Parts: sequence; C-alpha cells; structure tokens
Amino acid sequence: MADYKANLTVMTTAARIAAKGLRRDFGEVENLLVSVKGVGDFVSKADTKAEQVIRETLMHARPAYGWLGEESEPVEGSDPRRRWIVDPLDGTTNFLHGLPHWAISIAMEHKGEIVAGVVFDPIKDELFTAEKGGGAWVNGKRLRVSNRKDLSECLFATGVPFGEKKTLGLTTKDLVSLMPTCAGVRRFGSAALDLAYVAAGRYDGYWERELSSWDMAAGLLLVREAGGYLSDISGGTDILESGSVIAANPAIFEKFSKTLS
Ligand code: 2AM
Ligand code: CA
Repeated sequence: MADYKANLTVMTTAARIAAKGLRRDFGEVENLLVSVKGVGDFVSKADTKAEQVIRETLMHARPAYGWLGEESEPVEGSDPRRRWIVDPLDGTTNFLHGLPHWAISIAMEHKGEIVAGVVFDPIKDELFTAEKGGGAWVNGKRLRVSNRKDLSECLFATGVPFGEKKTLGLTTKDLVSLMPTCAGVRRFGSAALDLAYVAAGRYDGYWERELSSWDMAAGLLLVREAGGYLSDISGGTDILESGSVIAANPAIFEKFSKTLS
C-alpha cells in the first residue's frame, strides 16, 4: 500500500518545492529588468516550470485525482470526485516587475467543495493552510478574521480590472461608494494573498470580479475556516462559477456587501 500522507502535507511539500525554483527565478528577474531582452518570456517559463513540478508532486502522491491548473490542460481523474485546483504563481505581474508580493496557491476539491487549501508566500515565508473543519493557520499559528465593526475603521482590498476585463466601470463605482466610508482600499495584485490576509485579519474585507477558480480556491477555504463570510458579488454562493467574490468579517459583511454595486 502506498504511503498515505495527509493531503495538506502533500500540498505543502509541492508548494515548497515550487517555491525554491520561483525564489531563484525571482532573484534573476532583478538582473533581467534592466536587460534588453526583458523579463516576459523568462517569467512565463518560471510560471510553467512551477506548475509542472507541483503537478508531478501532487499527481505522484494522488494518481487518481483530477487536475485544474492555470498553465496546463485540465485532467479528469480516475476518481472524478476529487481534483487539485492550482495557481503556480498568483501575482505574476508583481513577479514580472520585481515586486515581492506573489504566492503559490493549491486547493483540493472533493465533490465540488474545497476541503484543503495552501497559499504560500515564499518571499515573506508565510505558509497559510486550512482544512475543512480544522481551522486556518499561518506558520502553525491559528488565524481569525478581524473583529472591526465600523466600516470607518476597516481596510479593504480589491483587484481593479485591467486589460480587456469588462468590469472596470463597476469596480470604479464600488470605489466611489466605499472609499468615503472606510479607512482605505489596497490593490496588491494577488487574489490568493488578498484572501489569506482577510483570513489573517489584516484586511477586514475583499472583493473582486473576473477571477478564475485557481486564483481563489485555496483562499476561500482560509477565509471560511478563519470565521469569515463569503459570497459571490450578487450575494449568491456560486463563487467559483461566477468568478466574483466578497469576503469579510461577519460583523461588517452585510454593510460592506450593500455598499458594492
Ligand atoms: P495571476 O497573477 O495568476 O494572473 C489580480 O487582480 C488577480 O487577478 C491575480 O490573482 C491575478 O492572477 C488575477 N488575474 C490576472 N489575469 C487574470 C485573468 N485574465 N483572468 C482571471 N484572473 C486573472
Ligand atoms: Ca492567479
């Protein structure tokens, strides 16, 4: 019989192996930033390499599971109820610009529900983990969402749509209604870390549209297990399907949601 390690152990191992390569590549980005050739191709290779090593590690440990990753074709497993949902490098644009704010995100889905999640920020050495019913943790310390109750004290995060995304107008409207009521809004460029920071009580709430499942899957479980509330942008429960998310501490969730368009 195969050596059966807990899913979180397998996921953490995969994240740490990928982190080694990404950390090395991120060091190289500094040199490339000033080179004629630029950083673009190099970073997209770093991205693909990281996904490959995560995929090999996870598929080796759980050969029957399916796969959904940002950089490769999806795979239906021989066990159709279980699959990995992986973003090997969330915050690619930050990485590309030498900004030290990006993460590896690995989630495990069982019967359509996320049951384990790992978000690893190798630069700050913060390993966020959660298992359904087992709480959310960072480097072994229990996480809890914030308990701020007045919007005026709350710090929020979002992602402002760029490029061809269609919801810039909506997000702009959100900012117009929210900014005067709160302590501030941050836009750091990694959805996985934004969710992890809500779980850690650093942000009181976060919202974004037009995301992919791999950006959010692990982070959603972190928030839930840290006691936060979640919905899609229209107040429903289809977060992964809709690609939109609202996450916040329970005390402000309703007020915060109502402020958004
Ligand atoms: P990435 O760095 O892995 O691309 C920032 O607002 C968030 O949006 C990041 O988590 C980023 O993930 C994600 N993102 C970037 N481009 C995207 C796209 N075309 N579709 C969905 N999410 C995207
Ligand atoms: Ca991503």
